[in-house]
Amino acid sequence: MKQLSRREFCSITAALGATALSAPHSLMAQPAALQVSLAIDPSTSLANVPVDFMGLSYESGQLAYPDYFSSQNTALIEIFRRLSPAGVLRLGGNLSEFTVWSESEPATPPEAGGLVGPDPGHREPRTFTITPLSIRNLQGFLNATGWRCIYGLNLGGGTPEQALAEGSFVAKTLGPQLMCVQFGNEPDLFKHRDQGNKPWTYNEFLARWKMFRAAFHEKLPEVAVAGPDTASNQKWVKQFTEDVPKEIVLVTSHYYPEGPPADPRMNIDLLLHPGERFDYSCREALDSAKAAGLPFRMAEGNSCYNAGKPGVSDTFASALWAGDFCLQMASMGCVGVNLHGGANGFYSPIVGSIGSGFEVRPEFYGLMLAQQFAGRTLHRTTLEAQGANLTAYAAGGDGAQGLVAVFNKDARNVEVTLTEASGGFKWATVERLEAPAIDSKLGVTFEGAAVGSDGQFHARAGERLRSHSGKLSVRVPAYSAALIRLG
Ligand code: BDP
Repeated sequence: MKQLSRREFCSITAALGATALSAPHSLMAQPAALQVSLAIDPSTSLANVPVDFMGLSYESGQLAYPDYFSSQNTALIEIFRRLSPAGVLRLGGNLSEFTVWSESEPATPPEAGGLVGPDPGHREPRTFTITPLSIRNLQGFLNATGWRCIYGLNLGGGTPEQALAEGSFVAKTLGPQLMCVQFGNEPDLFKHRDQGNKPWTYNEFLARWKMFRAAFHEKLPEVAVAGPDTASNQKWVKQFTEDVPKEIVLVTSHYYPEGPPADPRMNIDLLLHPGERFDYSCREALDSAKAAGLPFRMAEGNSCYNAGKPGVSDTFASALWAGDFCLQMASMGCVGVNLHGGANGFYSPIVGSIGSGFEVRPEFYGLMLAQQFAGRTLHRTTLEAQGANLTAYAAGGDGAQGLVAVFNKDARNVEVTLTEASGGFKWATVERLEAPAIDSKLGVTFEGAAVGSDGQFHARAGERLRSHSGKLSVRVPAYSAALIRLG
């Protein structure tokens, strides 16, 4: 076959539209793609994405094994840093209601490499002892990662005095790395064990919460407090933000789009179609915070409660879900998201142990994509999706390159034609979030690379595209996402 001259090559690629110049396979026949359009309006800002938007959530009980969150756990530190240089580690979860603070270290040190969580929701009584060593090590971990911490204290089973003793050591030791404390985890699910598991009322919760808050006001006035950290009862969030808006710096609640895992309706398809549960849990919580003039953070959540569902939470679907969820929340004005995990949970973004080493699950790659938007301003977009299950987000920033993410959660390939009101771009690079299939547990890549067990990641250069008359066309294959850097 005759070799193409450079000029012939250029004229063919021009005729094909904005074709990936660096990808030889793009010259081969491509399966059909649905044509969709995305218009970006850089003059309308939706929200600023804080630099510390990205977060993770772990059970407080993990602190009972002080070698986990410590400066010695270098593999985990590198993976945290891979995700964000300035994230937020939220400690809480069901097990924060079973933690006990002890000023003295135990006579027998806890087993090395112990793992805790995520809690499957049985709420069986257990005890996790947190000591000064746990907190000093946590400080070393935060220092090494550059992350800050939201620290959960035991409201259901503890006393204000115990919370104060623990909180004062935490505040003194973590210093500016302590973002805020919370009292209680999911109080809307608390039960009175001594009264046949009768649920707590909102007023019972508020009265107890106020006792803890008053104790901190008096003795630790400099410590910021967030709440109510509820599971799903939006009436509690609304009421709480109306009752104590001046007592908190941040409104928090949780979100699990699926659960329980045994329900066969909890599947990949549902995860890819956020419906009423999203509107109820996320929009309403954000609205309550906005009405009170306070920021909102989704302090805990993941794909499916009760510790996740195999075949859903640990597949590539969770990556598309997580990246899309973070950016949707950010565009609605949410200041951060902390997906829950730890140990070897099905939904945990990072799994493993000090002994066996750590690895990232598919979901981690979705978070990596969303993290690219940290510190930027999200702009209004108009997506003509032609009925496909697609979402798109666009951002700019001070002199920064424009950035667009397209999530194709559809079984069809699409070709997105991007336009900008000012008629702007000349070229783009495209980086992809992809996997062999939507239910793949392995083989997920972002920017053509995988994260190693030591956090190493060697991104490949993106595909380079040229625009035509100010328009760019980008192929986004079925069940994948594209991150487009505009020039
Ligand atoms: C939340 C809890 C957390 C659990 C999670 C789950 O706060 O501790 O691990 O749900 O059920 O309710 O997966």
